[in-house]
Amino acid sequence: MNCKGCIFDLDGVIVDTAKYHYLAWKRLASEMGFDFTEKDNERLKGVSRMRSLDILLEVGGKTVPEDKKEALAAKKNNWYVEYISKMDKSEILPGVENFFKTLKANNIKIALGSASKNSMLILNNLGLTDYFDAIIDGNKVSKAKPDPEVFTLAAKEMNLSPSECVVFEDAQAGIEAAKAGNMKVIAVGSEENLKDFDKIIPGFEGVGLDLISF
Ligand code: B16
Ligand code: MG
Repeated sequence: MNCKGCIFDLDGVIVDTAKYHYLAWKRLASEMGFDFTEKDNERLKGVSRMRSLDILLEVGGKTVPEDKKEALAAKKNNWYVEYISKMDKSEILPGVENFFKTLKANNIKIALGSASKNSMLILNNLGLTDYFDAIIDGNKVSKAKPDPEVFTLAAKEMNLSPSECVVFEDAQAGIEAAKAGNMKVIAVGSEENLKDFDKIIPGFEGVGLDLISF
């Protein structure tokens, strides 16, 4: 396989936004009168905002009418945006920007494939936006991972076929989405929590071009 494009998930791959999602969801939970732990937060990784709210309400044993859910999600998002507005370049995960430079130097395209609707704010704050040939995020897709839509759209916008793309993912639903889209997938994380990937790395430190040769 000749890799011509790399598609990166955002949270857990390029940056650890999960800690800010956690702070904001925990704040909402405490306002609603229940506790939300870091372990509970693991269930929200890679999951869409509205599905995350449903999981949070399930954890708290709360039932909320459908028409009240948007307001709760918006409240959490306002807090989350407040936190991520303070992010800067220092929060890029180790080795990521160097790997981007290696890819660019070798004419390999870079795309984002994220569920987040706040991806532009995050990439701009990290100073990474200019590396991307395509940015597909929660504002552009109608089907959440494990549906492959986010990754197939990213390949399309790079003018590449899925078989020419490699996906980097930290969440099992994302790994499944990449496989469903007929793409190679490199998991970022630990073998204890992830399966069905083509390769796995703990992070991007010391990573070179040989990683994407299959
Ligand atoms: P937002 P990813 C995901 O990012 C997060 O992992 C997940 O926790 C979050 O709920 C989702 O984005 C939506 O984010 O509320 O900012 O639209 O891993 O797909 O980059
Ligand atoms: Mg992720």
